[in-house]
Amino acid sequence: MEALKTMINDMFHKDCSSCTNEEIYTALLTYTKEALEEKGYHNGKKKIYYISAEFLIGKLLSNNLINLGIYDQVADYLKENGKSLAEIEEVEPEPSLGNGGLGRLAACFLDSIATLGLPGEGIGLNYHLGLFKQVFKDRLQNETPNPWITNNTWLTPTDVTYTVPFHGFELESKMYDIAVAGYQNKAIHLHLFDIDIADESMVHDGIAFNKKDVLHNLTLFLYPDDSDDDGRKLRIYQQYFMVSNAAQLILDEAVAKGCNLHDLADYAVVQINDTHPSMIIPEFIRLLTAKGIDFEEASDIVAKVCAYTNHTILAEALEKWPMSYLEEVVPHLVPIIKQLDEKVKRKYPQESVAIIDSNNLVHMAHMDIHYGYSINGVATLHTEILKNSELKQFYDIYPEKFNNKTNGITFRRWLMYCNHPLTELITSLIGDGFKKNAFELEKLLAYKDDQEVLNKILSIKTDAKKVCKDFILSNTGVEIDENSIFDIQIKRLHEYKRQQLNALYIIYKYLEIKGGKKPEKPVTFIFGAKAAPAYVIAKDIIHLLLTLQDLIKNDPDVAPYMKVVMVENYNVSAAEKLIPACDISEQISLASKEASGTGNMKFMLNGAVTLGTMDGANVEISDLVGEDNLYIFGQSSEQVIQHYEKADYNSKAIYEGNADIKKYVDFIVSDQVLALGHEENLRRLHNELVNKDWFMTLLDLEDYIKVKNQALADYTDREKWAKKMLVNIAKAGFFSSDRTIEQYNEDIWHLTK
Ligand code: BZD
Repeated sequence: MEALKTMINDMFHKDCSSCTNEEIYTALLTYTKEALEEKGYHNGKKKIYYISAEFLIGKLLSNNLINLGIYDQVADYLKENGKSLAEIEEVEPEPSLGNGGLGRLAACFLDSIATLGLPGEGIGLNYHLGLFKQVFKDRLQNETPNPWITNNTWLTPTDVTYTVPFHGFELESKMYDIAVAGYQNKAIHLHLFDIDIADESMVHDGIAFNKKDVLHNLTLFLYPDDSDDDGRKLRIYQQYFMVSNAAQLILDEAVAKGCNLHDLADYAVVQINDTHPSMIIPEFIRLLTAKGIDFEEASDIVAKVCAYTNHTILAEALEKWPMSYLEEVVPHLVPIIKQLDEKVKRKYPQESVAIIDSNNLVHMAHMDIHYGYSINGVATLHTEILKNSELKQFYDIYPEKFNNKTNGITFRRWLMYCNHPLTELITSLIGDGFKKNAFELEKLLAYKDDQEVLNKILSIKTDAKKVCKDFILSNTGVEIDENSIFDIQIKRLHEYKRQQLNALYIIYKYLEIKGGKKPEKPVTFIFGAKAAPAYVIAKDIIHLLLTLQDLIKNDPDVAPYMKVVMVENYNVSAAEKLIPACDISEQISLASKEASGTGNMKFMLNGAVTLGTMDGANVEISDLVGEDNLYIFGQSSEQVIQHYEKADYNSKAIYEGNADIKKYVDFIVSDQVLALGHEENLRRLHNELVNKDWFMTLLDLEDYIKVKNQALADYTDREKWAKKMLVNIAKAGFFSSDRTIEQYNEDIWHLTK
């Protein structure tokens, strides 16, 4: 630690013990950046370029220290000087470059690519004001900008700049880099493109701004509101800016290594993360043809370079851009897209696989599938649904392109960093081989009947709940009981994820307690979720949760037995506090709708027991841990798909035919709730559940109540519960993103280490 000591002295002319946390953070940032540079970056002839609109990377200091292998030394050195690394971490702003699972997956993948020693880079955009910062006011979600770039940032400006052409103007880019350290290995780069002239001052009244002023607003926000034409066009501007920079960079790097462009596939593989980067296909073709390669060959080259990952089966989330928008924003891509479409139509005239449909909509995923060589889903069930229903028309044509890559998470962040005590216990029992080979966690099964180990697992959980309690108190002002059961649902707010189902359980429980039936053990229902600013019903669900939170808090008959708390501005840092503390992990999406989920994996790894539907990766969790070690309820994906096909789901019939369900749903618009909440929001939500309920909440409600009650009852047998925890931890190894990335490399990328 001599070097750090000297650095602190040189920078601030005093020793560590007299520095502020801000000063120490600044020194640590420089120190760590230098250490990363010294280690160097993975390189190789062929590289993976992971292109993504989001990278939800979280705070970086501690993770970098862990991956550099100096976390303990730094923590000890600071302690000797009367400082706490945990407090210094508080100084670091969390980058706001992501939204949900797709962005967090991209971040985990960068960690694993670096850890496995694969040559690779992430490519995205540098959003100055992030997604948005969520603020609760009057029990409603408000959005404000989330400026996260300070003078002390992990971003390193580079000299790399490109010209990106749009209709009528050009934009000069500037590339910033963030180093992503591999665990006990070299680093890779995350490249974030930006413009110099972004103008944050144009934002007013929350997150409103002039959407037409692309010259100045291009890199202000991730996912700008797309509820109007200008918002949708702005997304196209952003996407094209991202992929044009990416394509130029990739070609430059390849050529510098000796590529003659015809052999581009020997130098580069591009993973298209959902459809946001899909325009890289016509952009590559544009650049290659400009260099003299004919169109046919250019499209063949690109088809050997690009691979596409699908993260959703929600039809509305598959991007389809009106041709008129593309003509307005990127007219130079239009003839290329038309030619690609004609080529497809000559061979496959059916409308269902067209790139440009009869309404002149451009289907980005269709372009990816025709002109990429691999398409993968993100969990076994998800990939099967893609093959057998959502994308069946493509599977029939290109069966060989389809493959599954079940998602994973980096254990460095989601165990070693966020849960030191559990990591230490595991290490003391089975050594530290699991840090490099997560499957070794299975060795823990030998301790399944070891009372002492089970007690330690329980006490680690209680300690994590105390830490979480402090976090929740500072985040929300609500004091929770660490001896209650922590039931946690944290994820984006979406009707298919069914936070509303959980809310209806809470209502059921509230009424039961009011009726005199007290639970054996108090329960704390914890939520964290941002709703897309224009997603009205999602915001209504947040309003219901916040209203229930206060209703219950203020009711002395009920408050001792249950509590609801919604964390404000849920993000990676919050997840790191909540996940280790969780007892029951809520994974309750409508079967067939959650592509995979990755929170489910993080919870399991930290000893929470899943309460979920047979959806996404829950199915694989269930196969791994067995039915004694998780709680499954609800309709199967086959049943749900049947309901959609037959269009026979009728929520009104369930509501009218079941007095209990009617009672819970009507409670949303009862006098007590209306006395606290807003009538418009609550009535709209009530109406949605009764008359539409597209994600079949009412269909699964009875079973959910029954199975959740069983889980809560089982919790009271502490020994039995601790065994379930241990089995979950032991079986989590499969969900390491190192395994996922090995599979991507083996089946899709074919890189040499
Ligand atoms: O991707 C998520 C899925 O919902 C999860 O099931 C899955 O685990 C993860 C990772 O594969 N998808 C997203 O997060 N998608 C988006 O956030 C998104 C945002 C804008 C437009 C379309 C999708």
